[in-house]
Amino acid sequence: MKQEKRLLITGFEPFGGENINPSWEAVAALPDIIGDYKLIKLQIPTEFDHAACCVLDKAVSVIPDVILCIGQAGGRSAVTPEAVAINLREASIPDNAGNKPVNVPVIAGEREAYFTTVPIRQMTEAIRACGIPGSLSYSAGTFVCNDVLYTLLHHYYETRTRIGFIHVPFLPEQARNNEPGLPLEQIIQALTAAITAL
Ligand code: PCA
Repeated sequence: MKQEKRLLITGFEPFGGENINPSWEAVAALPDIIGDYKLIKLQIPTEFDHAACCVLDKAVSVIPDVILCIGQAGGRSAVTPEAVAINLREASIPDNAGNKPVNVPVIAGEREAYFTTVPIRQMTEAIRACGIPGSLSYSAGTFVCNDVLYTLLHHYYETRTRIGFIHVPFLPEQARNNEPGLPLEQIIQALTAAITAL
């Protein structure tokens, strides 16, 4: 029998005055098994440092083959696998613990950036093949999502555990002032397709 692989998949708590975060709504709605992967789901706080610690703590017991974090990127119109994380915290709004770091490293003294270690081009293609807007992103920003991604890529550097991140648009009910929104069903479908391409 084929060995089942483990995917630790996370979504964030709402932040920045929103009362919903599509990343967690979509993760919570995913099936428990997709392709070869058993999904272990975790909601994480939108807080610098603390969010990454929650993922690393959970990973100790899960021993995942892949960790895939999902985050909200209001203003984006496509589902966007991330290519890179940078060693910079620079917040324009406070996180959910009131932290608003400016121009400080995620991990002092460490390298400037890491590339993600999942097949982002295949994942993007799989999303587009469903007829859902998908594109590669070359910046995960400098807020909590980038913080988590950089920390995980640093922690698992040159190990067998692969690390990825996907930013998703606002839900239609969050989108104001002509901002783009994507229905939850389509976000769920896009994530399922991306996981199938892992
Ligand atoms: N998006 C934020 C943090 C939490 C989330 O869902 C970000 O892009 O950094």
